[in-house]
Formats: sequence, structure tokens, C-alpha cells
Amino acid sequence: MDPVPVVAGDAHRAHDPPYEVNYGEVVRPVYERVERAERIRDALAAAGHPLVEPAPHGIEPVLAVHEPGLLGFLEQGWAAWRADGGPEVLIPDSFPIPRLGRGGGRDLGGGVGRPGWFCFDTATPMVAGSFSAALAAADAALTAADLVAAGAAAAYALCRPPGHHAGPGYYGGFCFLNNAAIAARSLHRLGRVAVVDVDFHHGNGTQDVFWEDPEVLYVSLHGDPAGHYPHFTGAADETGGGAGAGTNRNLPLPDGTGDDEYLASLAEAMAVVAGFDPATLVVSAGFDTFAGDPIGAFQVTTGGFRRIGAALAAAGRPTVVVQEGGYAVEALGANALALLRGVQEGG
Ligand code: SP5
Ligand code: ZN
Repeated sequence: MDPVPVVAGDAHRAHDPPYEVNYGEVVRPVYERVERAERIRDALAAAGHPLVEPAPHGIEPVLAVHEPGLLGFLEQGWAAWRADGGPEVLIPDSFPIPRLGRGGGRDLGGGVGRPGWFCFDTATPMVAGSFSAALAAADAALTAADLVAAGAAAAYALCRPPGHHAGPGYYGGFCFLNNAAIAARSLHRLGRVAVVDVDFHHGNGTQDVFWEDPEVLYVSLHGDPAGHYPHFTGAADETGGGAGAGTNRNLPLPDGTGDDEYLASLAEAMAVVAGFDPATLVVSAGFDTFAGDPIGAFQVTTGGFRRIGAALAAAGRPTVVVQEGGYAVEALGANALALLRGVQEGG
């Protein structure tokens, strides 16, 4: 396979929040930082991968996944929060959880109380430039999908901020728009799509988007949600609903999972993909399964990412690889390079 083209731009730099809140503690600097994308782009460019600028696709392909209410909030919510006296970093304070009671729970339409209607955690700070960066990440995923639709065997979208935790009407988990889901909906013009999620975390947003969709398979390998973010989704008994019953598969794995155990589970996932017989594949690629990751709890090595790439490409489907998490910044370049090497070898 030819060197995988890399879709990457500079617009992500506008999303540069100074801190986040993880389990009640202020974390500074944030895990999901500008340097992540710079490291990956530099390493891939130096290794000879062709760089492609993301092309603007407008809001329509984003609306194929997300509700207009969420997009309106992402576009205007930060300014409204500031106008109501909120600080430069928007982090919600109150969440309308279902058990809050009868009569409770409505979109307030404005004010400092509103963000909890759309955001489900405290770890996803929004700043003035977050929405423009998120739109550019979606454009990167859509541009990679276009390359594959035009005949490329594979394309890689260097999306930042990431996407797989964002659902139809909500954001969180460092994610604002679900880049992989947006790419998958775009690729559906070619037939059924399989999304394989190899980020350390369960992609609750992607699962939710495609829960009742029989045309898109979602398969995820991740740290057991009993002990890891996003906690409330990702169990093995979540298999889809309605017309999409059976087209969702979760493979939670124990802490300490290394290359061999991971590859064995991935083989199981790829057997499900083969049974679904998709026209194309979308990979939600996180490097937070890496042994040195500060958030993840697996022991995958750089060599392991090469094997993962080869196993994904062995499906023999045109493939869009979408960047998700991965926070061991000094290893991100080598890990992304290894994954794409594997994709090229296995395809
Ligand atoms: C895209 C993605 O990877 N999102 C992950 C969001 C995780 N948010 C919670 C982070 C909690 C960090 N806890 C650190 C514990 C270190 N031992
Ligand atoms: Zn992750």
C-alpha cells in the first residue's frame, strides 16, 4: 500500500484551554493539548507521509450526526456564558441528571447554568476557539473520507479535538463533535460501514449515534468502564437496539492488557467486522492504550500499534483512520507512525 495520506491543519490550535477538572482536581496543563497534534504531524511528515489540508465541508454533514441544539450551543454558548459573568474557561457546574426529579430538566436557553444541558463532565473545558477547532477536526475526517471514496486504500485524519465521546446532543470527554461518526455517515454513500474503536476509552458517543442504525457496526475495545471513564457505558451487554440490535459490540479488557492479549481481542472484533461485510472501515484510533499513557491502564507497546494497524488493514476494506486520544505526548509521533506502517503492511 502507498504511504497513507495525512489530513492535518493548524486550526486545532484555537482550542487551547489552560486547565480541566478531573475527579474534582484542577489539572494544568490539560491532557488533550495542542502539542499532541504537532508531534504527530511532525513525525508523519518527516517519515514521508503526504500532508493534505482539510477542506471545508460546511455544517450539513455535521448535522447528519448532531442535533441543531448542540451545534447552536457550541457556536454561541461560550459568548453567552461570558456575557452572564462566566470566566474564560467554560466548565459546567450543574447537570440535569435524570434522577433530579419530576418537573426538572429543560434547556435554559442561556446563562451560566446552561452548559450542563449539553456537557456531561468537567474535563472538557470550552474556550473561545473550541468550536472552530472542532469544526476543522470534523472537516479533516470528512476530507479523509473523500480521499477513500475517491479510491485511496486508506487515509488518516489528524483530528484534534477528538470526537468519540460526543453524542447526538451532548459533548464531553475532551470531545465536541464526533469526527469518526461524521466520517462514517459520509462514507455510508458507499455502503455499510464498520467503526472499530481502539482508543483506551469506550466511545459512548459513537455507540449512541449508531445504536439503532443497522447500516453502521460499532465495535470497541476499551478499559473496563467499571473502573474507567466514561464509567456509565461500554459494558459487554450493550449490543444495540431497534433495527440496530446486534450491530454494537463492546469488548472491555482488564487493566494491564498487553500486546498479545490486545491483539487476541482485536482478532475477535475483526471477525465481527468480517461477518458484517462493510464496504468501508472507520478506525477510532487512540494511543492511550500505550504502556506509558498517563490516563490509560493498558500496556500496549509501539510495536503493538504496528500489529494493530496490520490487523485492521487485513480486513481489506478502504479505511479512514481518525485520531482520538493518547496523552503520552513524547511517544505520540512514534506510535502514530507505527500504526500507519502496520496499516500499509497489512493492506
Ligand atoms: C478522547 C479521550 O481519550 N477522552 C478521554 C477523557 C478522559 N477524561 C477523564 C480523565 C481522567 C484522568 N484521570 C487520570 C488518572 C491518572 N492516574
Ligand atoms: Zn481515550
